[in-house]
Amino acid sequence: MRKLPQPGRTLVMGVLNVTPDSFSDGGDFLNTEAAVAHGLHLAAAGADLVDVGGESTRPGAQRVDPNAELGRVIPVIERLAAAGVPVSVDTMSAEVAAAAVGAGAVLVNDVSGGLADRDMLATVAGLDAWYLAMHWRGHSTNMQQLATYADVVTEVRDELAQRVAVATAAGIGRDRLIIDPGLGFAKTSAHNWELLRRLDELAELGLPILIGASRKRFFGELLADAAGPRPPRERDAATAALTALLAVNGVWGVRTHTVGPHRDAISVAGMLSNPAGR
Ligand code: PMM
Repeated sequence: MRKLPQPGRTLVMGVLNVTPDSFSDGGDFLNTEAAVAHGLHLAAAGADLVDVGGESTRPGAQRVDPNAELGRVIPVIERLAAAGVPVSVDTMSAEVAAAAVGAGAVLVNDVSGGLADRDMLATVAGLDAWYLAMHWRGHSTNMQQLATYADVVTEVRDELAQRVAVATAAGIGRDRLIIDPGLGFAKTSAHNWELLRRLDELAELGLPILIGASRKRFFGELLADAAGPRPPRERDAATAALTALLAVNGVWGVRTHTVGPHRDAISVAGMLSNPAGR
């Protein structure tokens, strides 16, 4: 199986959205040259993986046609992989996943956990790549109406366990699976915080956990002032504070828009939790 980076500490996945409409960097990297340059920049700053996505999942976002998605991500993945950068593909489409792995991606990051495209799990089973299953209840157009839970942590854990069972039954071994609670996807800010407080209950599933908290709305609300919620690009310090705490707790990886501050936060966490290892 194709190798994933194993840095011996919490891994940093840098976000590269090749989209016109993502919530914090939409439109910045829509052309291939700008996207490749930013991917190389993320890698040079210390990203262990660069996550290339061509479909925005912000609340209310419209679906994108698979051909448009292919046209956005494949040239970027080819160029980054050729430059030796480990790449993941952020997609819900089996067709895009297969093409991306063909172009050199080592991980399929599926925010729908195999629910959006009925061919996804069987397709990934036949690919030489890892699979990340995120907790998801529905497309961005209506996901906020699906944020109803009696106990968010047990329900997210049980629904993820179900996705893992379906993925392994389709032929994706547990040795190439990663899970993610999907902060902000059919979750309110209160749900996100509760999931972060009780991550040990998700760890009971026995699989590596990735957290995508970077610049999300719950930080905007936490840090709001008289002018309103803190804007996305001013949420990086809060995100890095969370990264340090997640690293102390042994989280496998974080998905972030900037890289350097997160690598620094992980180094600090390493000194507190495992001084001999740094
Ligand atoms: N969040 C977004 C997109 N992809 N993938 C994973 N695995 N986990 C996430 O939390 C996640 C994701 C939305 O954020 P973006 O617009 O910054 O990419």
